[in-house]
Amino acid sequence: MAKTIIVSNRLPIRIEKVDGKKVYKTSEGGLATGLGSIYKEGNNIWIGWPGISLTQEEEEEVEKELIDRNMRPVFLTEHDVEEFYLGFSNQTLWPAFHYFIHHMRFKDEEWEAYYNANRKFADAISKWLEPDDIIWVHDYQLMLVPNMLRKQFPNVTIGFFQHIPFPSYEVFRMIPWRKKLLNGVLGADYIGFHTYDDMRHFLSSCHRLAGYSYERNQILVKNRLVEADSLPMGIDYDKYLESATSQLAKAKEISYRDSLGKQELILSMDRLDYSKGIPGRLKAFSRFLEKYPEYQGRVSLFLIVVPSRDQVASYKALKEKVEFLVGHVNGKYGTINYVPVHFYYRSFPLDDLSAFYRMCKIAMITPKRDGMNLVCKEFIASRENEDGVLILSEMAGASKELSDAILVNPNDENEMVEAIKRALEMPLAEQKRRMKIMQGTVKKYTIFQWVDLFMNNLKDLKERQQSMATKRLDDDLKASITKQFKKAKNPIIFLDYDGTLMPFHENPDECDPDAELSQILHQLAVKAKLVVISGRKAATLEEWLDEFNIDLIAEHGIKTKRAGAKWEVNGDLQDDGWKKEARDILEFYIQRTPGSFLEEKEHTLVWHYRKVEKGLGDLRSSELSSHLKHFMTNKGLDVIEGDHVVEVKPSVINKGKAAIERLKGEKTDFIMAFGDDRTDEDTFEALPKDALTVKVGSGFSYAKFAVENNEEVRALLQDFVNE
Ligand code: GDG
Repeated sequence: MAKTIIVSNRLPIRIEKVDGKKVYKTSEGGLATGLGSIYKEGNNIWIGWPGISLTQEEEEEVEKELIDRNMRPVFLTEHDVEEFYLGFSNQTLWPAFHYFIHHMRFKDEEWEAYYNANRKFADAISKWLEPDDIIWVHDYQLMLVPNMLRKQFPNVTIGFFQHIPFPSYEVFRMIPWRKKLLNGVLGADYIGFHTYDDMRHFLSSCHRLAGYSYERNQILVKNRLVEADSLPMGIDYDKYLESATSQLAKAKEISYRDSLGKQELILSMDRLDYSKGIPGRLKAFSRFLEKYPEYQGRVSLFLIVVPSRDQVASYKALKEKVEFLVGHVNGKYGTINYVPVHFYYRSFPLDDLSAFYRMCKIAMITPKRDGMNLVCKEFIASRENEDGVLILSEMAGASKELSDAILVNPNDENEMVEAIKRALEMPLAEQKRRMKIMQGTVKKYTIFQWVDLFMNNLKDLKERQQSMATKRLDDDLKASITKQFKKAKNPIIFLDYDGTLMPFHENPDECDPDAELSQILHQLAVKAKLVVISGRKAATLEEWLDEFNIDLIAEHGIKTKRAGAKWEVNGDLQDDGWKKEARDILEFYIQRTPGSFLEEKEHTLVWHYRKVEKGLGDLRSSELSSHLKHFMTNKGLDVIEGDHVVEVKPSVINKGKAAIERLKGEKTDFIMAFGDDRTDEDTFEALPKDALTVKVGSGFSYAKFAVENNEEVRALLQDFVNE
């Protein structure tokens, strides 16, 4: 039976040595909990590093011992850990992805170690992989694994989820191995990020650095449809609520409260990391006590820092900085009865965390950058009485879902100072109103729902890939389709124009039908309803094709003209106010790109670059597309990259919608459509299932069949009219 293989750098278990003996410690992390519902089932497995370097004999033992727990270990040497994990992963990728560019370092030997370690993971997966298995790879340590597997197993199903942010192209492009990293991830079919912005940044890097164009969130990678998506991760809500309402957590809260005194507590809990903004939080708290001295003696910061990566120099320095700042605040504002900052550099069991979530009315979570941040969600789930206030950095992925927190810019100390005051003084009713909304959100989007959604989307994408595998139209099929056409009483045929009926021409204005095409159209129009459906201007289509007495759909579906009737606009088009801004952008590119020019249609704008020096045109067109995609977000527009053109059009209408509109009320017994480019895919996708759809050219398509070129299209149409 097909299985699911979860892959992450660390297994959900870690081995430690106590008195020379191996001890297995299970991870209680969010991911392990969420994926527990998968990897513990049937023959599914989790592949990862068990967190320790062992002798060969011990490795063999561990391998056997983990089998029953549905885990398969990947063993890393101390050198791997040093160079791959602490080196490239945590001193190149981590700082780059969190916008700490001054901490980034680029070492060839660490890149090599990263490559080799990824290879070890890929090899381990291949060892256990069987046909139809699904692989789900996690996080930035394993970005090369998807493509390593893709090369070996071209049809395998692979998902990838990035748990940390994906930076803007401007930062990502600084990494010397950027293209290899992107291609590595693009080996996956479905790629998840916590936020829409991470996804957008990834797509833009794929476009600008690796040359892949994308439509919405889809990229065609060597004819394989790849989809990026925004899928915020949640927590096991009930687990945190149950733990926080347990007798043990309540008892601990009471005993801690007794020792701490009566101060209001602000919780701060993070792993030791410069991305978490711990010094900034301490400074803001210190400023708060200075600016509002009436709060001295009344409020304490409960600061938990969980040890992490402290062999790395920048982390060591951070620890010293935090210790210095804690000492400074306590020295300045502390009294015999008052400790301003309670500082713990250690981790705690869950019962303790739950007691902390209970006893601190305010949680102050102000990372400089965070992929998601689960601590704030756990705090929300633990607030049994629906009171409490969350101060949250707008740089954490979670801020996109939790707009009822007090959102702050972690670089704005004044704003953080005021946020502390606001939180302390927030009326109970207001606290409850906000907390209830946030609890509703966190309860709805749990880790289990996230896992289900990811797996379903991955499977769905694989099905769509399969349905896009087109079949060459051979002679037998052509004969059978011709027979069907001849039998049909009311056939309708949708025909794209350029590239489908006509070959591409140096000069796009000289593409009126030649004698052969004219003859075919004249004869065919008698036997079938013909609809030419093109991106061209209405006036051009009318000038070239009106004589055939056929239907015309222009500007990618925006306007339709029934044979003998007048032009009509399809869809509910908003005003064309967007055109001015878009035109300014296009003009900017025209100035910088000799030979390019603007074509203005009634409802779309087109930038042409077929006369531009080769290379420069491609470069500028990809820059322009990214630029347009960025500026057109939320404006209801599509950017289409066609043959030497970049076009902006309203997204409310496309060829597919126009074709369906044309079919309304039509009692037809034969529907066929021909097209060659991206915009024709909308037609193929939209038409009824029994329609015969034909893609002209190679590549994946929603069409059922494929032919090589426009000559083959004409030959088939000629067969239709031959007696
Ligand atoms: C990545 C991304 C993203 C913390 N201290 C203790 C403890 N914890 C638990 C928390 C929470 C988890 O660790 C930390 O979760 P985060 O979300 O903050 O961050 P990471 O897991 O480090 O990292 C992050 C996440 O992946 C998920 O995609 O949100 O942005 O960086 O569950 O409760 N648990 C215990 N004792 C502690 O002292 N038991």
